[in-house]
Amino acid sequence: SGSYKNILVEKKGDKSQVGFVRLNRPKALNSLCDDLLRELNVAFREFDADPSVKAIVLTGSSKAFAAGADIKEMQPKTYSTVFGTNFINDWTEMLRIRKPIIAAVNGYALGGGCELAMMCDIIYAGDSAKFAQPEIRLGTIPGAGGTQRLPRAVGKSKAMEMCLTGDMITAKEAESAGLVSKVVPADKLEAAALDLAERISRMSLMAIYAAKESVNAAYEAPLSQGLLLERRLFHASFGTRDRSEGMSAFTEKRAAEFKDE
Ligand code: CO8
Repeated sequence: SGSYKNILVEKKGDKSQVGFVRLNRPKALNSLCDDLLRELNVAFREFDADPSVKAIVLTGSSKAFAAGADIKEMQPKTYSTVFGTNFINDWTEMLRIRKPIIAAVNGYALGGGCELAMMCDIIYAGDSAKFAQPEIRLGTIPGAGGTQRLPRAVGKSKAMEMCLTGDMITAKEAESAGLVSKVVPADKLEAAALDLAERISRMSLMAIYAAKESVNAAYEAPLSQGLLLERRLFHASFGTRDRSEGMSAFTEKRAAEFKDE
């Protein structure tokens, strides 16, 4: 697992409880070739299975989070190749990761790069980040959620405009539209994302899993089913040791000691 070619993987945080992945294909502005995606899925799965890790940060370089799918790799593909191999179906593997993934976006998040960020759970951006779905300029359309997640994040009008023109939006615009939850100076971005991951990591992993699953249901399920899932997961938390500890600690006016049980 230490022998990745397109990503750098380490553990960070005061207790090494944050899985940290950096896209590292600088020659191609971190464009997302098949190999890179394969490696990313392996790294995410290992962190998801590692009991010491509680949250994951995904970042790129100061110039590019990711400039999209690898256009040079895609250029020769035919319809029967992409349909026959169900091209980019691998991408959906990261949706099965149960630990929170924070995208820390500096520079370009374009096409598949913007879609990759939107498949994460939280997006923080550096102040010079740029987001776009430029596929239309290549004669195609987004293929990994751009036409679906972007409207849910920024509303139909802005998403439609972005998908029809390929125009970039700035970090500030992305924040006011609701695509990203925080903008910080570019050189402070990794520290801010790591701080967020550490703060999340202080919670019970049981509650972290339940919260992520429940919030995600807001995107997938009708309101009544989402509310029912939420209620049941809330009830289920009463079966955990950490819920009992959390409420005891509050009444005893002390800090809770969660054990992820
Ligand atoms: N694919 C392959 N190579 C790329 C890509 C890319 N997406 N982006 C940049 N590169 C390469 C360039 O070709 C160049 O290589 P070389 O030095 O060999 O010529 C190198 O990275 C540096 O790029 P530039 O010289 O272009 O750098 P600039 O600073 O001049 O420009 C830009 C930066 C504006 C980001 C420019 O590179 C650009 O427009 N890139 C393409 C952006 C784009 O169209 N992205 C969308 C791709 S399509 C897509 O993502 C479809 C998603 C479908 C689902 C997901 C599938 C995986």
